[in-house]
Amino acid sequence: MFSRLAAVLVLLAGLLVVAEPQAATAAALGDVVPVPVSVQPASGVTFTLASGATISSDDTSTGDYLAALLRRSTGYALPITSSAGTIALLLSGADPNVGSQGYQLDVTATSVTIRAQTATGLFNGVQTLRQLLPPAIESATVRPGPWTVPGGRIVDYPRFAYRGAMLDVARHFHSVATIKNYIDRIALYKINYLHLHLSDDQGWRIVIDAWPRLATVGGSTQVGGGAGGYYTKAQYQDIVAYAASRQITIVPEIDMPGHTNAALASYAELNCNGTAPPLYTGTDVGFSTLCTTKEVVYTFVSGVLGELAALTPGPYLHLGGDEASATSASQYAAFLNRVQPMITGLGKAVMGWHNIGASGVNASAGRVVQFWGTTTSDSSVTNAVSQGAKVVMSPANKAYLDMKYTSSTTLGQSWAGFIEVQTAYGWNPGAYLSGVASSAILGVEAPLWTETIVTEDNIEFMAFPRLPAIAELGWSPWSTHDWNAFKARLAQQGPRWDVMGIAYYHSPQVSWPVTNRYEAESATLSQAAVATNHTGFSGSGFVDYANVTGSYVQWSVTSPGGATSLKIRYANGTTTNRPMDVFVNGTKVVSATSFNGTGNWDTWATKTLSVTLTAGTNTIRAVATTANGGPNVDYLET
Ligand code: NGO
Repeated sequence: MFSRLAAVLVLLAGLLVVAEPQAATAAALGDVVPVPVSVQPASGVTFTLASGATISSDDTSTGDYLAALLRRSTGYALPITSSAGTIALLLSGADPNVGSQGYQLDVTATSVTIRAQTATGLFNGVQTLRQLLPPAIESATVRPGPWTVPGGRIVDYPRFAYRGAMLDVARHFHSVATIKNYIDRIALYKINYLHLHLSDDQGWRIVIDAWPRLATVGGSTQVGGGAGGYYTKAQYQDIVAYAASRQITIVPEIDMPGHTNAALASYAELNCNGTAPPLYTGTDVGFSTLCTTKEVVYTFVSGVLGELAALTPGPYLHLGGDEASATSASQYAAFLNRVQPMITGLGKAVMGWHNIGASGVNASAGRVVQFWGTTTSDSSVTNAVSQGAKVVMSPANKAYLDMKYTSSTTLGQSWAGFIEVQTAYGWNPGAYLSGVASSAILGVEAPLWTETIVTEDNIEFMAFPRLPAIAELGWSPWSTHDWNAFKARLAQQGPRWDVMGIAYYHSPQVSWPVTNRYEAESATLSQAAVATNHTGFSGSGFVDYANVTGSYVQWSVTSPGGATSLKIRYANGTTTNRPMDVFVNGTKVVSATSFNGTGNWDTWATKTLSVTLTAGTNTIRAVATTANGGPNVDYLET
């Protein structure tokens, strides 16, 4: 073992070296996720947003949205003008190919013009413009710029009409604020539907006036037994309106006849035996069912759907229909044959997990089935399609954001396999299911189930970078599909997420640009020594801790503040987990037990930590927790 036997070297050299951010390379015109349909760069031309710039828009809300976004980080006034602005959003003159969701973007040395046929198209063009500006444009505080955009023309429109994300707010409840943040983030990737899984065995999350105990009892817990929660009608409508302001339609799901323990616990009469079961806080599936032979169940379902439809301007009500293992096949079909017409009768179309395509279940006008299997053929899907249904593709082994990235991902599940970003990107939604023509595919959706997902950071970590991969499959033409090109564009999103405070998974499959690297040997050290006799380190050395519990490396990191990720490169001579505790501004954020043993002193590993930094200078301290055997630290990256 490499040990430092003699005197403890106290190296308080005062080397508080703050790394310089690398100059951000200017984006090329096509460096956008999802990649645009057509990109014609104008070589040598760039537009620079200046303090005197103005904005004009044929659609007031999109103009206001853009101005608010740009004012935050530029600090410029950017007044909205009625005459043509420096940045002009026009509802006329677009290439006719853009259709109802696409846009045309023209960037010259002196102006930026987005043309579209609809406000949705303008909004999508604004998302492209955002990504063509430097990452600092996402800062919540004023930054210096320069605010350049590469010149040329983009003509862009989606491959599929439906590009969705789903958040399960039933297994763990998530606040209105968290949902709004998620909406803001998915909008950047031109996602246009947010499916909310509002009920399950563990919780009922929306107030229904005629059945108040659903929320007050059914909403009173969650997986693990926490307090749970529910949305009032006003809160749900606030979410719907906020989503609409980001051109996103909410698809509410009430899962039935299975996944209903929260409802069954709230109202005894919904159970065949007339007895309410206890609330459930585990993660099993397939054990609950509404009593499909009781008339009161249909009164209940009709009442719930009616109140939900009244709150929901979008075209779909999602009735779940998955894993109804506690319901017989004939009862399942009979139930759905009564419930589907309730939805169409409310002027909505039925959406459900693909199980609702089972034989015996009738066709329903405008029906959409959501494929969540792990196979490439499915008889329920082909049956539904033969009856006229459209399909949203969410294959669990590709598109489920709750699957672990690798076996060492702490969060998530693995029943459908591990999903690294290349796997999430590597499938064709239009040609995935045998016997299902691409014309039957309405689009894609990336569901995030929350059995293990508790915090907003957890959501971000699982969604980024996979959600943008699914978004690109939904938007970009298949002819553009290219992993190497995608991962290069994806890498450029990393600095943007850093500025936005998104705690993303630093997939080793992607060469994320390093923003700042802080070498350990240049940091403040206590009872430690700089060593240079192991291979593979970066800079002029690494720090070999003294064999004293409590010895530390301390970095000084400047930050704009907010949630971010830190990467520590370390090695230890053990196979067990024992290197160091990490403190941010005096608070322990990671305990030594979560650092993997690397097994050897020259076997370097990195660990990414999700942390919240304060604006200004932060102190990051990595403290040895063992008197023997390590660790070695190479650097900290932000
Ligand atoms: C399945 C199941 C959900 C789980 C999820 C976890 C569907 C449609 N039903 O997907 O209840 O939460 O897996 O990955």
